Amino acid sequence: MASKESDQTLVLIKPDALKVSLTGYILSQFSEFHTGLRFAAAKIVQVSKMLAEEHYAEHKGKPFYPPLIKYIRGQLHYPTEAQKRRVIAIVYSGPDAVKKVREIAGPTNPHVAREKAPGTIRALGTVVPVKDDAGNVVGERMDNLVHASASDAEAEREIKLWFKPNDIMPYMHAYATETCDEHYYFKDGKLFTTHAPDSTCLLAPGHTAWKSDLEALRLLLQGRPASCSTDAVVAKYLINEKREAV
Ligand code: 3AN
Repeated sequence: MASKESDQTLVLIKPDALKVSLTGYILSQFSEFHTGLRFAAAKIVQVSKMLAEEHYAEHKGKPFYPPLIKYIRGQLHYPTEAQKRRVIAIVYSGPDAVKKVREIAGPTNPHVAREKAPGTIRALGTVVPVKDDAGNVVGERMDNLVHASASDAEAEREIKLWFKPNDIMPYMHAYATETCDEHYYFKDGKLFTTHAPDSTCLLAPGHTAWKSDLEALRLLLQGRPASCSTDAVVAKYLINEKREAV
């Protein structure tokens, strides 16, 4: 795909980076001075189980999936300090955003990053053994400080998962939006168009939503297959909505 001004990518500054105060360093590595990219959006997020599982859906079933979910939720780096569990989610915009950010982030495995791409952010990460209940090492976890979208298609999926259109300046919208003309509520894994007690209102008439989300919601309400799951649409509306149980 030809690079263009509206290319965008998602970066997550993960709990390990926050814990060791690397945020400032990471932001300066990704700065416009170094990358030519500009901020389109940023927010501090308490990562719910639903959001973590949607973000890493492609890794479901792999041995490193359970620790990966705990890691991005901050449960491993802040086991007793739930108030510190958060990530910083950022959308960067500009030509070749995905490629430029991946280059500066470096290879997934911090050991490989130190070997093959010293100077990248992930070269400062760690690889931690994962043990079973008996204490046997069954794999490894990569605490690699930052997430960076792997392709333009993944960037679109991830940006729409972490950000609502009105989290992003309208000038910086890279994906189609649509004005909602119905109420959508969510409770216990189900969608409703009329209010149910204790449900969360996701969208109301007049709200701006990602067009693809509204298309998916309409199909999902009819029990028909859609381009994404209910959770993939709902997770972002629940961001920072309620304090989750530890
Ligand atoms: P990247 O983050 O470089 O795009 P992905 O999307 O393949 O890499 O993996 C997402 C995350 O899952 C990585 N950041 C890493 O923490 C973890 N991960 C990926 N592959 C492995 C693996 N083979 N063993 C342990 N953890 C892994």
